[in-house]
Amino acid sequence: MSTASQRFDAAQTREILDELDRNGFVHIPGVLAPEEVAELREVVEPLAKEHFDPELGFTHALGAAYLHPRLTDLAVDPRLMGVLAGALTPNLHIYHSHIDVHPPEQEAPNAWRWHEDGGRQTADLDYRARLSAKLGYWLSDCDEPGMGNLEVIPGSNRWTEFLPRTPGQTPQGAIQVLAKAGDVTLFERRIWHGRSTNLSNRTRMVVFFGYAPRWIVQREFPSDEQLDAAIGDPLRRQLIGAPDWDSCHVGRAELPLTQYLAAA
Ligand SMILES: O=C(O)CCC(=O)C(=O)O
Repeated sequence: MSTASQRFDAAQTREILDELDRNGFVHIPGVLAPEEVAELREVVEPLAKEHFDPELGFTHALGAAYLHPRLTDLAVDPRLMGVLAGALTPNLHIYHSHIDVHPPEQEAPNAWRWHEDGGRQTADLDYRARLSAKLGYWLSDCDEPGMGNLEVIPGSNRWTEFLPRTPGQTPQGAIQVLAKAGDVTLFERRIWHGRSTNLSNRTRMVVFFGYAPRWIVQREFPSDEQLDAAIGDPLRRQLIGAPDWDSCHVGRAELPLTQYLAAA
């Protein structure tokens, strides 16, 4: 499957965006072909070993988009760019990314992994705004509860209150997302989410790419070599955060992502 062949048309994009508005997340099956999953696993497995944290017992490797050229390609993959532009703005860049690889682990009775994304953003603003969204690319099956699934509270993106902290208890309305390798879960910053404990006998593997308007500073950056290598590819330059266009005063029509979506 070529990366350009599986773009979502206008009606599908609208449907995904409506669901995102309603629920704060959308699970999209079968975005990656099995051969792409296999190829990505070959890239991610050694990175997961290299970045494994023995104290935590798992890998949470930041800056995934810049850890390997194949991951940069995935972060700028055009398939879901129309959806991201609709969810955020075409004036977007990759602002944060991570590889998460969780081997089987012990029951964690007092775990509390629930959070909204963006750290201080809600507190600093005094209210909740979408501000960013992530794509989680599943590279292993996680198709039963308790396998290290992404957990979400559907609709919590529209809450005005914080989720009360109740370690050891599953918040009301929480669900575990069931995913097959090759699926993508799109979720926005405000949804309350976390991760289930991986009580299965299989390692779960996901790569998350976070996107935000270009006026929100990136949390990880490409190297100068990676920026130089993208010369001649304005869309990639925009997405990896090259300072080629003013972040606040740029006209939408000047942006490579706007131009790409108009031409596609
Ligand atoms: O690893 C997971 O499933 C949860 C990821 C997460 O919490 C995040 O990306 O903010």
